[in-house]
Amino acid sequence: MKNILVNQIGYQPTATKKVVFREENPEEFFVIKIEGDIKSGTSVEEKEVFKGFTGGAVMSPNSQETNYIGDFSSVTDTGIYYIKSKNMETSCQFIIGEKVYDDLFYHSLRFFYLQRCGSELSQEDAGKFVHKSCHDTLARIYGTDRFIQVRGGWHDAGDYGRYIVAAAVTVADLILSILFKPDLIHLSLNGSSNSDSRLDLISEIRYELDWMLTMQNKETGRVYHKVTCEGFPGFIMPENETDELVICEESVAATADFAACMALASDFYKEYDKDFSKQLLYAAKRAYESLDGWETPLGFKNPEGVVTGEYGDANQLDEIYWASAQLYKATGEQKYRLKFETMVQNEIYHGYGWEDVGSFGNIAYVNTKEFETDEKVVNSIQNAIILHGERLLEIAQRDGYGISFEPADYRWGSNMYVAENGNHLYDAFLLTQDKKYLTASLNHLDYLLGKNPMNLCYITGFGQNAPIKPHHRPSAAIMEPMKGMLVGGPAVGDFDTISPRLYNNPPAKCYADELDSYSTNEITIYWNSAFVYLLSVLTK
Ligand code: G3I
Ligand code: 9MR
Ligand code: ZN
Repeated sequence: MKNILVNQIGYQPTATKKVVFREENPEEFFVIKIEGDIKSGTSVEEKEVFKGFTGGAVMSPNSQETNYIGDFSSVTDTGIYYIKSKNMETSCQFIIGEKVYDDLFYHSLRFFYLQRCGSELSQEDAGKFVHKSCHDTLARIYGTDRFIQVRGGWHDAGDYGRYIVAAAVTVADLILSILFKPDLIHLSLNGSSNSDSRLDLISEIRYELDWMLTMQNKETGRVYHKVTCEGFPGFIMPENETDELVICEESVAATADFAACMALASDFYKEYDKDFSKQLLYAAKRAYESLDGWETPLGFKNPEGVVTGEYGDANQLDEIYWASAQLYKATGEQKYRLKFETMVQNEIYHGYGWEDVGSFGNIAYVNTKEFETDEKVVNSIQNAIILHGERLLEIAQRDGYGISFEPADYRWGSNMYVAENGNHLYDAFLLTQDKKYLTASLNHLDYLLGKNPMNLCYITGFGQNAPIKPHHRPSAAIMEPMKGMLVGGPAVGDFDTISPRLYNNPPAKCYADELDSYSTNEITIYWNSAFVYLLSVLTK
């Protein structure tokens, strides 16, 4: 068993570089550089380039391990490395280099193209994930005899549903990623180098937005919660799921998230397509207006007969908070500002996930430059962001792997919360320029990429040890994991047939690389986008 844990993809030259040891304290450790032609094995030479010493013991409640931490940040030369110490199995190999994450960006974003619903993916563009068009029949509005066309968008996850709350945060993450790292728009997601057939992230996000627009009730402005079949299919390709499509009723969470996302996208697409931008803003305003006087204390619940993802959320105030801030930023209209500023007096929300979206609202307001903002409100939001970062930092300092998790944080989709907390820490760094937040944020990236108690790079197809049986129907159908997907990660609870074998493990080890472990080994669009967002801010 490996007891020397590292980021299995690697580190950028100037990044802080940490290694974690467990079981025993090696006291000293060595960074080994591998030179020569490693693939053919000829003239390979290994050189010890650094000798380091571990710090004191850290008792980690998440993994129930005693950890010893080493720092090798001073190793900055481009190359391939591993770490060793006396009596211990060597670490996985990793790279140090400026471009170490290029391939990772490419595959974790190409994933969105491969998740497309409602259009044919050719072999030339999609390789092994070629498939015919899917889910393109009319969809029934639940409980009625009315059918509408809601074709397009991305399949949510390992299943083939399409859900508005999930879509809205995914789009937001991706747009924010581009704002941090504009180079992302030059990637060709279908692999084509021909400028006419090349598919970039700007058109890919638009593919989702076009679908979202179809989910707005044209009479009322409210937004349908989701479109799926009544249940989940077996492990088949998407075009083989041919049951009737059902659209579930409009929800407050979906409508507010939609308004927020459309307002953000309207700002973003102004530069690329003015008419589209206007169309998005119109949709956003209508959705927002339709929220007036609409209260649903329990949030969305699956209606009888429908058992697909619920994305129920009893607290929809943070969604309204985000929509108000984002619409103020897009329009400068006082009613949105008033609503947001009033809400801030009661509570400053945080969250970059499907359920808690407050942080999107915070950064929208704080970054409003086109219209007036209240300095006191800006200050109190900024202070709250720093305080939140401080709280996460404190927790992170108690974990051997340096992540801001307590045992109870190992929920379904824990890896998304790791990425999200990395972003909260980064937000605190942006406001304070204090490196301690940046280092802590980087630990969250390292954790996802292998420096964790499972010694797993949680992105399929990357690192020396990655999930090979993700709960993802196309991957299962062709019997090969699609590359570039972040799996959910350890989750404590009784969720599926694999759970009972896991839930007595330490929380950070409640994970199984098994097809049926959907609570730990599924993938989703909003987990990938959360990861891309973290990677973007850390490498901008
Ligand atoms: O509601 C409680 C809340 O009160 C409590 O504070 C919190 C603390 O653990 O738990 C909350 O419930 C959790 C809920 O998410 C909301 O956070 C559940 O335990 C947890 O099981 C639930 O997990 C969600 C899961 O669906 C089951 O509903 C995941 O976040 C969500 O990502 C996942 O989404 C599924 C879709 O439904 C279908 N498509 C695939 C996708 C990924 O698995
Ligand atoms: O595949 C489904 C996955 O996308 C969901 O997250 C999960 C929980 O809603 O459910 C999965 O489907 C399972 C279903 O709930 C129970 N029967 C087995 C299905 C997995 O093959
Ligand atoms: Zn489909």
